[in-house]
Amino acid sequence: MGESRFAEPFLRRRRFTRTLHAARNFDERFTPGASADGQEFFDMRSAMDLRPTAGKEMSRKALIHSRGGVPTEDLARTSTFVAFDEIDACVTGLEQDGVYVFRQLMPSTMVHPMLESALTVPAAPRGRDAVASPFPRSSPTVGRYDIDENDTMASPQMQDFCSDPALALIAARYLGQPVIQDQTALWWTTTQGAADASMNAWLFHQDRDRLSFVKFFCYLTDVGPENGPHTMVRGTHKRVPRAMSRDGRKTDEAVRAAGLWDQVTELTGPAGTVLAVDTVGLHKGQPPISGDRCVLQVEFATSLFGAHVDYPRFDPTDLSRERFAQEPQLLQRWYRSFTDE
Ligand SMILES: O=C(O)CCC(=O)C(=O)O
Repeated sequence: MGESRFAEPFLRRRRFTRTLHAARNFDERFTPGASADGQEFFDMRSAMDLRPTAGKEMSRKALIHSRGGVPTEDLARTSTFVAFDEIDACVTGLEQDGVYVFRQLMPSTMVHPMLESALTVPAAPRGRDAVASPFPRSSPTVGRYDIDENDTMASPQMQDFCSDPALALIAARYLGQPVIQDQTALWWTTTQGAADASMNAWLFHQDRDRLSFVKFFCYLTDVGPENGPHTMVRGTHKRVPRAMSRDGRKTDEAVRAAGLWDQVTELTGPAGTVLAVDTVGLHKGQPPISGDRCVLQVEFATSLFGAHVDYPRFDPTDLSRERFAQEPQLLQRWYRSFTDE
């Protein structure tokens, strides 16, 4: 026991160096379809136990010839969702607190068709080996239903949000490197499934998706305190007490005991609310007490190194075609939707 207490920090530092080399090799040799292997994934996550900023440090040191993109300001001005004058405020909010709530709501003309799509496409009940079918809104049986990326992208408005150049510019400025849109997610949470709190991400945790990344969430339903708001601990994207630095789920009691409760922030807002969150900090969803909650999320990362990469296949809109042509690096995961491959 005593031995491992001293050995672990040493091992994590070794994994930090190993991850640096692995990430550099990965980016130099990258071909579409590549993913980090299991050992690299383990090393990266373990090294990120050192401190919340370890992944960003590794990214800056390793990724010398970036494979990502940075949209121009002119492109960012074409955003459907983000007012150009909120870009700097968002970057500052992320830097200071690890969170920013956009003042501008997504227009209801966008939210309504997105919600309609989230109600129509197949949704998989988490933890059940069942065929995905449209979200059973009046009689859910589990706490979380996840929608596949191909089905998410069936919505033209979701394609627009997930390729938004202003969001990508914020990500690149905040992370200090070019970025790649590396992941999207769309899910419902319900009043069912309190026993599955860990599986439904209803306990505090720190994401270690890749070395350096940031997420944008959009609420597609009204989210009040009763509807399971996204909840994060301000400032923990930069610093966490040693007792909280290890990977894994943490209870509210543990967060209280670490003296962090004053920093806990519930993010409520009407449908159309857009949030930027550095989920390297402690965060969780909450189980809805009434109603349900639908969230769309897009993530930008500095590299595809670190974890499995999906390459969605969907029917691109004219806007998506234009954006793919303008930012092929940033949207490189989309290539299968533009070729016969
Ligand atoms: O549902 C939420 O608000 C948080 C979800 C989350 O943290 C996760 O899926 O890892």
